[in-house]
Amino acid sequence: MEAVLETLYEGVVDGDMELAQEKVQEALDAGIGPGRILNDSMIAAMAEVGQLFEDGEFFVPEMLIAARAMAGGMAILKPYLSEGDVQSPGKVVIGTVKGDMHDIGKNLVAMMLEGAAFEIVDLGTDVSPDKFVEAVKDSGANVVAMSALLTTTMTNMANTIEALQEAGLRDKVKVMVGGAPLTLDYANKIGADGYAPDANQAVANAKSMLGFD
Ligand code: B12
Repeated sequence: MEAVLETLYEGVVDGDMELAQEKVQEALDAGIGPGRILNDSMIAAMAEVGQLFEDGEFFVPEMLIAARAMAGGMAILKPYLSEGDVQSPGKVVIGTVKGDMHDIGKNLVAMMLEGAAFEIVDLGTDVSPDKFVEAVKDSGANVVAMSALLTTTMTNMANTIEALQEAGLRDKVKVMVGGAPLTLDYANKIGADGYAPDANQAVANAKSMLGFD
């Protein structure tokens, strides 16, 4: 891996936002593709942070500052993730489910969808089933995208699908789910229309669910 991507990786793990932002720009200036910068360096760094937490070497504050450095780097990268002038394939209501504060993956998915010309209604984190329902009603979105990073909160995806059903909206929207603990099996089990393991595939899925291939 290029030295700049290695330093960026360390910057994210150490929670050094300034260094992370500087290195993202340096990598872009060196002609390294935004997808490689994200996947090979920044997302890999967050996986390492998770491992360090699991091993008892990192605690919540370290995870938080790493997340801040990651978000800072993502802000620099965002304009480079756009596909340019294309017709909007649809409107997506996106959020992290109730009880869950993790938003890096959700933000990445939102960014990539926005880059692919989707209109985005971002509800943030800790989003209750009712809030999802309300946002679909208000915005007329045709996709609901839910993120969960905790095994204890992913059950709220099923609750949200149920709430959409009860509100008579289930056949008006496609539901896409994702997040580290999710699997295709689980997505099928709760009656979601799509699952993707990463932000790139989330875009491909959203397009194909709406008939744009
Ligand atoms: C950063 C982090 C935090 C930060 C979050 C900051 C923020 N603003 O997001 C903070 C410090 C707040 C945090 C808190 C906690 N965390 Co935490 N956290 C992480 C960590 C290290 C990284 C997550 C991350 O950002 N990854 C990088 C992104 C890019 O990846 P991603 O989220 O998976 O998203 C990708 C895909 O999943 C997918 N995707 C994501 N969403 C969606 C949505 C759709 C629709 C689609 C299609 C795809 C998709 O695309 C994304 C891009 O490729 C993970 C470790 C890990 N391995 O995941 C632990 C981890 C998720 N946390 C964990 C825990 C236990 C906690 C706490 C309970 C700790 C505590 N004791 O307080 C709290 C819970 C707080 C809460 N109520 O939410 C555990 C979860 C264990 C479990 N199985 O449930 C993990 C796995 C760490 C571990 N190894 O033990 N955490």
